[in-house]
Amino acid sequence: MTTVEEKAGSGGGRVSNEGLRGFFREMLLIRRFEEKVEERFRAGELPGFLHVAIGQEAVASGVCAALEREDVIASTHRAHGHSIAKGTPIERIMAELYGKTEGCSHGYGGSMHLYDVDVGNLGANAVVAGGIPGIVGAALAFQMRDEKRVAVAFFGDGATNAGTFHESLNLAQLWKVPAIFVLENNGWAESTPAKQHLPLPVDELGKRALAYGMKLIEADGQDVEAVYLAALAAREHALSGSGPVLLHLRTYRLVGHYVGDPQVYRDKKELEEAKATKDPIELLRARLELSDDEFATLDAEVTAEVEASVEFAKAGTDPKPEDALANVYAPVDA
Ligand SMILES: Cc1ncc(C[n+]2csc(CCOP(=O)(O)OP(=O)(O)O)c2C)c(N)n1
Ligand SMILES: [Mg+2]
Repeated sequence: MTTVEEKAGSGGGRVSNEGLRGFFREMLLIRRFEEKVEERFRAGELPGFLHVAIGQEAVASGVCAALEREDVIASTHRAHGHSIAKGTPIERIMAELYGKTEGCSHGYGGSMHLYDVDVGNLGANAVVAGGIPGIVGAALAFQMRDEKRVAVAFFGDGATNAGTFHESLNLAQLWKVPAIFVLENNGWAESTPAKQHLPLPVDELGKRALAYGMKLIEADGQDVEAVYLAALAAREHALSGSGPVLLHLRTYRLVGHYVGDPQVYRDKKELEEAKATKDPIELLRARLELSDDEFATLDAEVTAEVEASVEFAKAGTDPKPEDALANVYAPVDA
């Protein structure tokens, strides 16, 4: 979890060089983690289904750095980065992907059901837009208990077409709860481009906030500093009692929808161009003017952390088959 020593106020200062380096390290950790997970998945070691968020790291890192530990998030099917940035140790996430009891969801969840309530992660959701209503509920609870906490929902452009998105934003604004709705707009819903699922230009999707009279804050989702400052401003607004915020971050998915996606629907030239010009890690590396040696040192550090997480996960405990129905509250023999 990146902590930025001096948290700037809304519309306030920029992040120090040290702070940006912290962001760089965390984004690189997320990238190397997801690359390793993809490799182990392709090797057949991980059960389930896998989505990575390569290209979207600045959203996870920038937003979560603006939050306090007691703030809560709900994530999506693309949850590794959000979970790492909110503070779950990577070995507990890796163990979850290996289905081990040491995993953050005790091996019951896998990639699309990463939970860690201790650090405020109320869970990933395989159901598109599934996390949004619960975040309104969490924010309502904070409001009723007079607690200075915010509840944050991550979701994609595709999710803004779901009924629960609209119902949630409507009620959240009506009740003025301290929620932040983070629209992680990568312009795709699986293989469907935004122009085939949105009635307005992809870059204007933030306008959906206007339908609810909700505060809209927008930032370049590839620039972690811009994301962080925008998220700080969103948090401040949400806590002011003026109501929730739609935080619209335009980002790029530099890989397929799922691991193994042949991406036959995607213009190869456009994708290559995005990889060359939109990678948030490369953009920050250039801005920080990191030397090759400095980069190699950092890279070796995070790669070793990721390797250690795989060792931890492989040495973990398999759940007992007889515990399959533990924590199931519905009657099973009715
Ligand atoms: C309710 C529901 N409908 C459909 C799906 C299948 N599905 C999984 S991901 C996805 C696309 C979601 O697009 P978006 O919200 O933009 O997120 P992204 O994948 O781009 O991160 C769909 C349709 C699902 N999981 N849940
Ligand atoms: Mg999308």
